[in-house]
This record gives sequence, C-alpha cells and structure tokens, in this order.
Amino acid sequence: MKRLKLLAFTSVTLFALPNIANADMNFLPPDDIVGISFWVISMGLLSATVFFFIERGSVNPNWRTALTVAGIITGIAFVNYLYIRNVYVSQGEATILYRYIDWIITMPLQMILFYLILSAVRKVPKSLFWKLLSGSVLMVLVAYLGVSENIPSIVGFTIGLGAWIYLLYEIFSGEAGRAAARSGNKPMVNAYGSMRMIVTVVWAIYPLGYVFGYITNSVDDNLLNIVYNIADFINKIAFGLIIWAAAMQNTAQRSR
Ligand SMILES: *C/C=C(C)/C=C/C=C(C)/C=C/C1=C(C)CCCC1(C)C
Repeated sequence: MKRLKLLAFTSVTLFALPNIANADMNFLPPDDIVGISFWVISMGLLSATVFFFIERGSVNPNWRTALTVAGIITGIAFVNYLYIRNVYVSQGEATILYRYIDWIITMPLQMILFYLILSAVRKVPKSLFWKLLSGSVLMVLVAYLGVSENIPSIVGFTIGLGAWIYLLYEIFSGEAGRAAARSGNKPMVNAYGSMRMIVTVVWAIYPLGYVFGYITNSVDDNLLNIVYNIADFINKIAFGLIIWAAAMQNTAQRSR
C-alpha cells in the first residue's frame, strides 16, 4: 500500500516537473479566462488523482479497481490539460482536436467504470465489458476522423452519435441496466443512477460542441475550451467522487 502511494506521488511529480521547468517561457496573464480555466481544472484533476489513489486503500477490496481507474482517468486528463494549456499560452488558442487524445483513453475507461462498479457487488458477464469498450472507442475514433477532416464531419458526427445512443441504451435497458436493477445494493444503485445521469445530460455538451464548432462553425475553440474545462469538474472529478462515496458506504455496511 505504501509503495502504491509513493508510486502515485512520484508519477504525478514527474509529469508536473517539466512544466514547472518551462514556466519562464510561458506566462499566463491573470485576466485570461480561457487560460485560467485550464489552470484551475488542472489543479482539480491533480488533487482528484492523488485523492483517489490514497482513498483506494480505505475501501472494501471489491471497489479498489474502480477507484484506481477513476484516478487513472483524472491523471491522464491532468497530463493532457497541462499540455493543452501550454499550447494555448504560446499560441493564443488550442484546437479541440487535442482533447480527443485524452478522450480516446478516458472516455472508454469511464464507460468501463459502469462495469467495474457492477462487478464490485455482483457477477456480471464479461461481454458487457467488451460492449462498453468497443462502443466508446468507436464513438471517439470516428468523431476524431471527422474533426481532423479525414472523413466528412457530418459522417463522423452521425456514427459517433449512434455509438453514444447505443451506450445509453446499454446502461439504461441493456445488459448493464438490467444487472444494476437486479443487484439490490443501494449505494451501488444510487451511484450507477447518478453516473448514468451525467453520461446522459452533461455529456450532451460534447455532441453540441461538435455541431456548433465543426458543422455550423458558429462557436470558436476558446469558448468551447472554457465550457469543456468547467464540464470536466462534473464529468471526471464528480464522476469519480460518486464512486468513492458508494465504495465508502459499502465498506461501512460490511464492517458493521
Ligand atoms: C472526459 C471526457 C469525456 C467524458 C468525453 C466525452 C465525450 C463525448 C461524450 C463525446 C461525444 C460525441 C458524440 C456523442 C457525437 C460525435 C462527437 C463526439 C465525439 C463529440
């Protein structure tokens, strides 16, 4: 356990150091809202990462993998955000395309969290894992091809949207939804419901951003960056905290 904590801290420090060393080259004006939103979400993501890795030791072993994955998600996004912020500070803008580089890893991991919290409290078929993984990878990959103009942007959007709707079907009424309903584990069912709400309501800003940013071209990247930076407090940090809270409740119930 000690070793794991050490590993978490060391890796986080190693990622952060090169950026501190570069600080003399990139100054961020304190009244730059876009830049500050990158800065604030980076601090939030780093804190969340450290928190999830430390708390992992305090929960029932069944929940540990879910907390590890929650920490990996915020950790990956943290690294990517430091990078995008540097691009933004040196160029005055940062293309949304950079975000797909963390989405291709973090978004599938977030969908897999549904599988992991279900597995923490009951047996779930492995096929569910593969469905969530392939649906989410397809969604981000095809949309990336659209945004990077390798395929028409409307085609990338349509297939991506289809994949998202499939994922929603899966967590509401498909295998995952049915498994959650049958589990009878209250903390898990509550967490599952809140996460599903986030994936349905808050995640809708991404396809909207795609429509306004790439299809109608009516919103610029700076505005989109602010919106996405704020959204990630819910989509990545609160998402993990919901799992942490359920894990703590389950752990307390079992030790009683
Ligand atoms: C932390 C990053 C997250 C939660 C990213 C989520 C991204 C999406 C839900 C993206 C959805 C999209 C569609 C539904 C249609 C096609 C375009 C996308 C990829 C923006």
